[in-house]
Amino acid sequence: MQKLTRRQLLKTGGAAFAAPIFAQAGVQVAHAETMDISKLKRITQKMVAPPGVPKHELMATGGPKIVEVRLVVEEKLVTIDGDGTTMWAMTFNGSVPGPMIVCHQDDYVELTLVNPESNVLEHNIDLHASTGALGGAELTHVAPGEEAVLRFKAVKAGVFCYHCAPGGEMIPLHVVSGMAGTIMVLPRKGLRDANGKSITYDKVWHIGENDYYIPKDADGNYKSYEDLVDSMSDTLEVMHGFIPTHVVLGGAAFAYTGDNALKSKVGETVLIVHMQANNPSQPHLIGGHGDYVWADGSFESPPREGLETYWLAGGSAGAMIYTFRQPGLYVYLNHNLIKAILSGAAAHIEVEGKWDDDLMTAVKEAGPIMGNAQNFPMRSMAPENA
Ligand SMILES: [Cu+2]
Repeated sequence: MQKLTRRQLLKTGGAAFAAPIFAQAGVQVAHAETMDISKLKRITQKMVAPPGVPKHELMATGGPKIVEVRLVVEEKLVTIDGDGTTMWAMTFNGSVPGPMIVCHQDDYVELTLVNPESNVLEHNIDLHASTGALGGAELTHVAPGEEAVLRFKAVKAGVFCYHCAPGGEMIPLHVVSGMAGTIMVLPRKGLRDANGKSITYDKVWHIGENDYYIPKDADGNYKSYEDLVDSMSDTLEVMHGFIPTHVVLGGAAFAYTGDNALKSKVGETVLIVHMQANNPSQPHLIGGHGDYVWADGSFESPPREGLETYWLAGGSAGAMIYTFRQPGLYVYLNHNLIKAILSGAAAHIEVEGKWDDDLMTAVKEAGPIMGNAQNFPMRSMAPENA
């Protein structure tokens, strides 16, 4: 594979390797008349690190607003598993995934993207909830020491991923290095089922799933690097093999377990938003269900009801709602069990409350097999007329 020199990476952001479809098209664009939004109410969204989400109204009060959002790019070394494996992450606001943006349909999101001088690479943002200019990517290229402000109207209701997309090989590299997050655009009247009945929730968990491609040395040990640029050529080489070394929820293997386990209680209704910017996933709640599931992320269509696992396309977010019925430990995971258990794409949920014997009872605890252990299972399996 052709190695990118440090100079090429810094000068061009990898544009020397850019696929032509991401080159500036030079299309002439005339501007249509826009409505006067100067009188709209402005609110500044207080960004929250995942799995938390910003405070928001389930149903919008008043007319459309301008929601001001600030994302600061931070390139930093992070630990991604229990063995101490490190990766030079590229992040929005320092977290993987990036923080959730929340607004209502027809609100305007005014996003300030800041790339501090302390970073070395150019970045931008493509928001799948927006319309035009490659999702805003064309209008938000910021070199270290620059910021750009993008305003877009949230015309579609749903959960959508956003990600960095600076050009060429830098697009997948920045995404698999952590630069992706979720924007949730709620219908102004809130979520509804197929009969138009209101669906509410008590809280939201923002789960980001990431696939990582960490280079190994000749002995098969994960390599560590002095800085981000040093790690890039080797990382791209692993990416060309398509096989991730890590698939994780919350930025690191088993990030939401132990002291960081998600917490709920019987009777509480939780909206779980799952985002994967680069690969498909199969979100599943072990011990529960999706009472309501928006698998493709669109809130413009009614949710499916009573699902076990749903299929999430790479490059999207999906959402499910569940009201916990039983206390105890639940596991929320990608039901590709190899990714979940061997790699770390699994989270724990600890639920408090009273056990419901009607829903589940241990009729007999594990103990010696009663009756004729040999005949009992074999009889039913023998051919009738053997
Ligand atoms: Cu970037």
